[in-house]
Amino acid sequence: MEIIEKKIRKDWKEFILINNYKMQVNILNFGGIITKILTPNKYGKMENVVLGYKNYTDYENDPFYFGSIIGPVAGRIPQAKFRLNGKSYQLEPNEGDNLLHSGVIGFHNKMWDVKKSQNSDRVGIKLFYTLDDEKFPGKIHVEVSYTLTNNNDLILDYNAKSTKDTIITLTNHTYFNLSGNLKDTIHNHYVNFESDSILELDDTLIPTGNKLDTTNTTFDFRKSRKLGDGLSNNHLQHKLVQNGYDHYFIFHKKDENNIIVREPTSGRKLTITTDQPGMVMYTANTLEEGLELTERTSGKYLGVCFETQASPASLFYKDLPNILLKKDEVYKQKTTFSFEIE
Ligand code: FUC
Repeated sequence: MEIIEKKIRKDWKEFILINNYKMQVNILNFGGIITKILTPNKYGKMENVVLGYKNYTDYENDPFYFGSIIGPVAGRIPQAKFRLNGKSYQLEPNEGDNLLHSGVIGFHNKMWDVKKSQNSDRVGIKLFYTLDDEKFPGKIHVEVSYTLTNNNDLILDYNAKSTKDTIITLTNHTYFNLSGNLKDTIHNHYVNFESDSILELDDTLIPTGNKLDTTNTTFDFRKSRKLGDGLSNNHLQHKLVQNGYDHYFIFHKKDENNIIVREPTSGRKLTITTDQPGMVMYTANTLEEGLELTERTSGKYLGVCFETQASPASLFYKDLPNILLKKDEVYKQKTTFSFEIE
């Protein structure tokens, strides 16, 4: 087990976690961005399974949020406005009139403090950041730890506390591509998880408040389904997001859920285990063409994000996974990414 610390530019550092089987995870102190994950394919060849930029400067103000920590509120808030305890909060919109991934106060663009940790069977870093912005309720202290084990698990643990009642739902925005070194798009990734409903979106990608039953649609992943099925399907909800998935899926269980992702050619299997009540699955429908990535140039459907989180739509509609955090209470979320071959 090993941690390598590399100076990138100015105060940017990259922390490289390596386990005894040469699985490797690279993380920046800027945005907590995962820039690379090396895992073996079925022949034992180590390859990168995430999207990363060739040039580190491209991570600054990245409209695609590659690999970063998203918060304090992941997802979209209509009109960048919400009410809490009878008070109105107006944030700075960054997508038309709406707010995506918290905009300028977002954690994806912040320098985080870092502490390293290591013992015989795991290696990791913990990132620290305190949000203190008059436009947002409370001073919020956040800690995110990244741990790599000798079982090829990458564990993301989030913790937060606020000095006032506030809203929070954190996630990570890594784009996975299990083909290895971006050999292929994600059409041939098979995905399986327990959910029978999504939040319906309007044409600005804001939830309408309706839950759609996914039975007999390309949004039903209770049986393993190829992502390609939904990328070229005529369902209005696929069309609205520029053909693909960009929806919040509500999980069956409240405590622990698994998302299983398989890519048969490489033999890679990724199991994501989370304590979150749902996730946004985003298939890079709007990813720009021609950006210089680590192994090739970017294109539509080159990666898939599994953004495990609660839903900001709960601010406006009842009975949705809520994002309220009471003063001095502890926010926790844990999502593990386990890599295997088969
Ligand atoms: C996701 C999506 C958005 C957006 C962004 C880059 O989280 O929900 O639609 O395009 O990523």
